[in-house]
Amino acid sequence: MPQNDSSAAPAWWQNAVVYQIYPRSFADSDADGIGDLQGIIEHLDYLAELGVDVLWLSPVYPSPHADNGYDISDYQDIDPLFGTLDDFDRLLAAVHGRGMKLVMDLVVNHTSDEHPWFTASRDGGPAGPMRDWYIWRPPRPGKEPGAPGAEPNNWGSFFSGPAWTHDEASGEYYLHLFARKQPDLNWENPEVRQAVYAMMRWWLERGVDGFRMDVVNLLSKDPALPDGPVPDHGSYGDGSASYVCGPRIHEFLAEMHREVLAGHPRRLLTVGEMPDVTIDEARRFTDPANRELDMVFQFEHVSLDLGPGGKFDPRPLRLTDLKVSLGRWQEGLAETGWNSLYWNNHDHARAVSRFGDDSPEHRVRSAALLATVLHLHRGTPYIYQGEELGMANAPFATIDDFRDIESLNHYREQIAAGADPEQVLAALRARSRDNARTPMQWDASAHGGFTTGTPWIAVNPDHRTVNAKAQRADLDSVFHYYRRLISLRHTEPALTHGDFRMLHPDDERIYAFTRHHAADGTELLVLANISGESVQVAVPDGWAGTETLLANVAAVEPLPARHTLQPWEARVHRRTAS
Ligand code: TEU
Repeated sequence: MPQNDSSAAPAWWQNAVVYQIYPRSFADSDADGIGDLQGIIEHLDYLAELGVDVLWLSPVYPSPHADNGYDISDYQDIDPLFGTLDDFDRLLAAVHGRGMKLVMDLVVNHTSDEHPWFTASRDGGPAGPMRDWYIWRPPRPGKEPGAPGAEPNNWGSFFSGPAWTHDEASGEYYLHLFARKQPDLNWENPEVRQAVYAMMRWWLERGVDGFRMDVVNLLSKDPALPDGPVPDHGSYGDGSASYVCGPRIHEFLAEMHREVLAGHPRRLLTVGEMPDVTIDEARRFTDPANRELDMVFQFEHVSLDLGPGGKFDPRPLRLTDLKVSLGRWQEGLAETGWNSLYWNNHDHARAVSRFGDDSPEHRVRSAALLATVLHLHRGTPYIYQGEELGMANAPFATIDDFRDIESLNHYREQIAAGADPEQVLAALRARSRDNARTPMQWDASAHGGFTTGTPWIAVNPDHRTVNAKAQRADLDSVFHYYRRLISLRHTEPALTHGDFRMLHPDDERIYAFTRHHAADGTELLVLANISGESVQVAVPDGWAGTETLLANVAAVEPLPARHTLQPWEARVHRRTAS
């Protein structure tokens, strides 16, 4: 049977755990202060020890790095900052040699404005042969090109300001949903689509095992480009923006599947990053019968603690909202489709600081709790580098400590509008993407063992206590807890296949649920206390005295009928129908 076409048998990635590497911040082998492919190669044994199955590499392609590589100027090479194609082949072989797989980041909603496709499109003018590879429009009728409000429509960029930039030479505007250095490709043009598919096939021939597809639900725009709700800067709206899951999106992804993935001899992994995707759409994208994608990254659960101002308007999270949201997603993809599970990636503040408690007293336990809750859900769990160490947000002092274009644009825009710099900084400290991008903390030495040069962004000073070397030597560490969780996913079919049922939905502090695997009669119970106080919980019928599979507290006694969970305690129990 051709691979990637089966809708029946479980796919290998259903009991896999994926680890995301942000190469720039992972390990620097040549002392230029920026991580590289050789650095990754040198730490593959660490990843094998952790036990993950798949590595997802954030972009390593040539790029001007306006958005740290999410602005690609050549899809079929490696940026010299990171190494060469030979280094890449060595990395891939070394990953495969350890029984792991490698998934590439595919960023094809936009290119860099320095990609030859874009320079040809721009420099050829309105009648040029490449013009239609990007989305060019004249100014609004009656407006002078470049005048305020002359943009072709009212869309805002995710990174502040309008989603259009004026090209003086032609008087037209090009669309960029992200930075002005990230012009959107025109997916209406079949030549664009074929060029992307050819590039994907080239990477598959090189041996990669799949793709993580950047903002892939934004590819299809209504060619009329109608005005819509201006997206709040960096926030996730209600999905009504007309470029979210636009008119031809399913057609495009089905075509990509047919042209690139369907005939491939290996079973690959595809995951689509999808801001504002709804459950119904996610089910359609991941229904194996539709042959589009294996799974999606949805954004609902990472949007619940944002105020109306979006990303940099942090609000306390209500646990009941989180349970409603994650519970709905479990239910919505229970029969058809597949979930991805994540708290963290390179675009978010650190999970232990955002959802847990990064104080010295609770950091280890709350990091392990978050891992337990996430990894026991149904879906494929993703670990973002350093999450397995409980790495926390960084103590950024001034705006000069930040590097991210989204944070810097936001700061500039707010200050220009008269905001109080201290307040803007406080929001950036809580939510900037740079929190996720401080270098990996390998040991207690200078710069955390990340580089012997000067790191491109400062290493978190807590690396003296929070680092991989110390945690590998400590069986009670977050690292070893992750190892146990990952191995549980490999050995316990109920984690992969069991039905999900939320318990105590109205409790403000307890996150509890069961996973029931009818095929082998196994049931798992998760009890977690998302608070810094002890909380007594009513143990559901039939669970008293059951076997403890895993817990983040030392004393693992048989479960009593009423159990007092310690602050940030999480435990997993198991029973089998006799
Ligand atoms: O992110 C998509 C996305 O929705 C982000 O813009 C998100 O809104 C932002 O990071 C919130 O802080 C993807 C990549 O993961 C991100 O790193 C890129 O900057 C972006 O696409 C553009 O390629």
